[in-house]
Amino acid sequence: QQSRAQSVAVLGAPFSRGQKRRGVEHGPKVIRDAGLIERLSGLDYSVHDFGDLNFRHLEKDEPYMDVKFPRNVGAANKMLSGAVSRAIGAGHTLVMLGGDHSLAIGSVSGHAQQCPDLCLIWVDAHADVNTPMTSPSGNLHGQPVAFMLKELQDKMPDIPGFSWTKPFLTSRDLVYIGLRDVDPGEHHILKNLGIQYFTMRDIDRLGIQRVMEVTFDHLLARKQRPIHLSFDIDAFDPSLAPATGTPVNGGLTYREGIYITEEIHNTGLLSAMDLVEVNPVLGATPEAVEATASLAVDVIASSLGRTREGAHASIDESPSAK
Ligand code: NNH
Ligand code: MN
Ligand code: MN
Ligand code: MN
Repeated sequence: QQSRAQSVAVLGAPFSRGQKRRGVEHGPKVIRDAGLIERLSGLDYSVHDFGDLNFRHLEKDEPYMDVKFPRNVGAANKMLSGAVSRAIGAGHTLVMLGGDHSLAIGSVSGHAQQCPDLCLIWVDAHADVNTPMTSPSGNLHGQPVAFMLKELQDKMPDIPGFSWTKPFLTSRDLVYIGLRDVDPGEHHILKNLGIQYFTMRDIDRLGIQRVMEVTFDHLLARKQRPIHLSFDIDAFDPSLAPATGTPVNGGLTYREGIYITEEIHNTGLLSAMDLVEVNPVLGATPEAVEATASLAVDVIASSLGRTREGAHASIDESPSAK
């Protein structure tokens, strides 16, 4: 139970073209404003804030089939993939702040360039494994996992903007936690490929402790390997994370969410994480936005070793009375 790296890189990805609602591009700013960097400095890391990527907007970007903004999403992810690969290559544990969840294409693929044997834990109300053929919305934030899976290679058309990336993950390398809004085409893929997933119903039945045990058995029993955590804030119950684009009732409690991240930290194998879909424009009040952003900070800090039990790394001896 030791940390993999003692240095954390924070990278903002202010991008929203993977879905239709404006505002999620301000996620990095509100998560930083909620005190992220200060909270991470309190842990035993050196924190490098790489700032935000500067995505160029491509004016001409007609839908491909039903897929919206393919070239913008493709170009942004290509840029993100390179930045993530460089940060991991330089020895940092990477924290990517979204932005919408289409950004996981770049984040996970950049991570996989440096760590080809990585495994992926996807915490989300949604499975995000639609292909352009199964997607009910045409939004690419509902499709990132389909770009990653080798088993779906022949189900994926050549989408403009994505010629730079190839599938790099097998269905055994992936576990979902928190699902409760899965489209028919996605359910077919989950079952057909035998993907390990835990719905909210599974969490009700097994408890979050058992869910994490089986998750690590599934991913790490054969060998220890780097973990990529892709955390969609909509995994939480909307009462805790209201400022997000597609809230779904019956989500994770605060304690379930933090238990997940504490356990992931305790493996000592977390190598990169995404925190996505915080949308300040969709909060009904400033308080709702602050609560969502502050929850995002708690998730990140906990993933990086903030514990509820406390710690005393800087104390050798209790201060004496005289
Ligand atoms: N499954 C739906 C779709 O493909 C919704 C996806 N929305 C998300 N995913 N927020 O995490 O469009
Ligand atoms: Mn630790
Ligand atoms: Mn998602
Ligand atoms: Mn989601």
